[in-house]
Amino acid sequence: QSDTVLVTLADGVLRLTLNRPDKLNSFNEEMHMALRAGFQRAQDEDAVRAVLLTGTGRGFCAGQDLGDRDPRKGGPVPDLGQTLDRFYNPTLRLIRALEKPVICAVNGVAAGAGANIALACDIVLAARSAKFIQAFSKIGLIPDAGGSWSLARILGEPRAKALALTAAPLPAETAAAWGLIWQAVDDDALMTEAEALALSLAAGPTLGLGLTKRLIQAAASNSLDAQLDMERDLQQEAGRSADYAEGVTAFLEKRKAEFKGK
Ligand code: T3D
Repeated sequence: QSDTVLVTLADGVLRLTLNRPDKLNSFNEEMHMALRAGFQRAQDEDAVRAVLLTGTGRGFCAGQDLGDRDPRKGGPVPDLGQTLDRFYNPTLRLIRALEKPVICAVNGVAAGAGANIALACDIVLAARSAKFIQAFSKIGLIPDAGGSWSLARILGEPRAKALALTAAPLPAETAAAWGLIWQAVDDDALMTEAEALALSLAAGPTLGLGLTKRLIQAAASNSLDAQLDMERDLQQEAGRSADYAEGVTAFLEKRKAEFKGK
């Protein structure tokens, strides 16, 4: 097990904490593999019913560790298409495909691929002091880790282009006002709020929450007709779950539902 990502599982919440604080939690290959293993575990284990992703120290994640890309060290020019395929994209795909809620607590600056991994999560809370930076254009690269997709979809072209072309830091409050993240919260309240949210989702009807995630993600590329059909099919599935029976029973008995996640 690598200490580049701290991993704990308690009360249904798998906490994944990026842990290279001296480098603002930027990605080296070891951290990539550790983070991917964390999300893979979330997919494989029934005991995991929500994921909480955050970082240690004053930053969330500064994207690629540029020390590992130093042209002055000589050697062949790295094939960045290949590094995206091997290291970033599998994790992005895992996060989006995981049918369990992924909460991201952005504790400080989120730059480059670090910003875009946060934006791939389902519910993003950010400390008021945090900033999102599409740092790529400062070093001659293009937005990756799904950023060109999520920025354009969520914000539309004008704001997506301005952020990507200028690399202007976007404060957490503006990100929330623009609908890019769920909420900006006071720095000292961030982890308490993110933990409470993760715990409450982990105690929820996991199967139904997973289907909800799938449905909402499909909406942008579906016609209304296709989406209505999908709602029909997934509601049929949700309606057969033990948690649905428990939810209705608990409502009628005027008590709190005890969901099992199935
Ligand atoms: O390569 C591929 O596989 C393709 C994929 C690319 C994906 C990408 O993410 S490309 C974009 C890479 N990231 C960046 O370009 C961001 C670089 N960092 C910054 O611009 C700034 O550090 C921040 C704006 C994020 C924060 O600024 P500030 O002033 O708060 O902190 P700082 O002093 O710049 O950084 C603190 C330390 O972290 C510093 O180390 P030191 O001087 O104390 O020893 C700095 O060098 C280090 N650090 C920050 N970001 C990175 C980093 N070290 C390596 N790689 C980094 N990305």
